[in-house]
Amino acid sequence: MNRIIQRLPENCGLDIIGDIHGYIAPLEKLLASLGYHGNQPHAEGRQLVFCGDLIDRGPDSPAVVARVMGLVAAGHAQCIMGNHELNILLGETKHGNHWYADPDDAEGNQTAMRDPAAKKRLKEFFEGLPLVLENDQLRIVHACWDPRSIELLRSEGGSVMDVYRRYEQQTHQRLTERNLKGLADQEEASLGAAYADPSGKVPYIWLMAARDAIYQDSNPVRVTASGLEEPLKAYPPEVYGKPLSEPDAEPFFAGGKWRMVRRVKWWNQYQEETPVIFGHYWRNFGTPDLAGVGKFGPDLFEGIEAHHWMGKKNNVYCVDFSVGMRASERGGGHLAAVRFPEWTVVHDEHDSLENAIAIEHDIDEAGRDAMPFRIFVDDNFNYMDESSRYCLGKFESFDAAVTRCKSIVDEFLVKHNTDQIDAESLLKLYTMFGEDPFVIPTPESETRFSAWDYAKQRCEELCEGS
Ligand SMILES: [Mn+2]
Repeated sequence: MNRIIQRLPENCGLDIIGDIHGYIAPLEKLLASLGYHGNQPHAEGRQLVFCGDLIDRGPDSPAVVARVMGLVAAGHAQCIMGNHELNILLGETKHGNHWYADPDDAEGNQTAMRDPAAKKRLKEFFEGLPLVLENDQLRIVHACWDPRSIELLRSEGGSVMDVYRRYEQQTHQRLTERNLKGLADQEEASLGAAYADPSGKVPYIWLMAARDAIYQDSNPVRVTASGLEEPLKAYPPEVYGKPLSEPDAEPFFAGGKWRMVRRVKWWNQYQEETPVIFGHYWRNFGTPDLAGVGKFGPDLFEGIEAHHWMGKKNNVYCVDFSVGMRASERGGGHLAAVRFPEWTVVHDEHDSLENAIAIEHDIDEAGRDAMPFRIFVDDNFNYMDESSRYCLGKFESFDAAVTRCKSIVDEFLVKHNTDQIDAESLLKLYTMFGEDPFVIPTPESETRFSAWDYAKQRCEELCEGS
């Protein structure tokens, strides 16, 4: 079994929560609005998915991790690894993670973790997290769905850290071949104090760009957890390099130094049909100026509305609404969840699901709903109880939706069809305990699909001659 790429459940609603960054109060508030109370199962059988970056920056990372660990252990949630969890596993002390890495030096507002047993439990939990969650309808990563990196990860049997270390080794070899790293480091040193001085200006140095882009992009763990990067300018003609995704640009200052590489808007290259939900890149609401925070450089989502989908096929969605920004003087930001298959977004300050924002993405060029047929499922056992109804998915055609409904009925009947059972008893079993899927709407030219009628017909066929 691949430990790095794991499966999402198929037949239940999902609540996919973006980067939390230690903000326990917004997390509790959001969980309550979504209908999760303590470690109780969700009343509608929904499941939680955490997109990674549970920790750092905010006031109480230990509480957030404890909450998520509890939900995962109770079987109500899955969680993937973000770059902040990866930093902890690598033993790296970074801005925002002193609560764990260097508790004596933790920022005043942060709850530190000192107990060695607690630290060990946390590390073990992080070590077991996958990098990717998927099913046939949905893909979830922390930062980037890069088809090449995902294929490399699919062929792996070890843990995320095993794979990470092996690729770091390979990357190191690549960078030291022909002394690329040595030469780039020399160039960097020659910039002197200017390299860390935002008020000055430094020239573009392609060797530094090559070093940084190769370092980031050669490791599929790194790419998936923190994104693809590319040089700011095309390589010199004599050097082989991938074509750039955007026009040449000048070095920019971010995170305390001048950058020769930029983050790739990978969603503009994503060609596949399955929607991808991710976090990591802080979504801006237009008001707070992310570039002004001095951390990330250009706003990657410029021109994209606050709650819109992105990418060529309009099927990629970033659910990180920058709650981590509350740690900066500017404040702002939200914790958010995407609800599947409803396709709505809920923020921590929405007090109920009625305030959720619809993020319809199946709109074709003429502005029509490209997936107008929905399957809803009641279960026969609770047929009086509409709250157990859920939306299974959306379909382009009525026929496709009906085919799916039939397969749900067939699955039940085949499973319960033993040699001893006759058609009448099988049908009775179905009408008591099976699922009752139906399609909305039924086009005028079609007959309404009835799961009971279909089950009756199938029971007779299945039990024929027995
Ligand atoms: Mn991140």
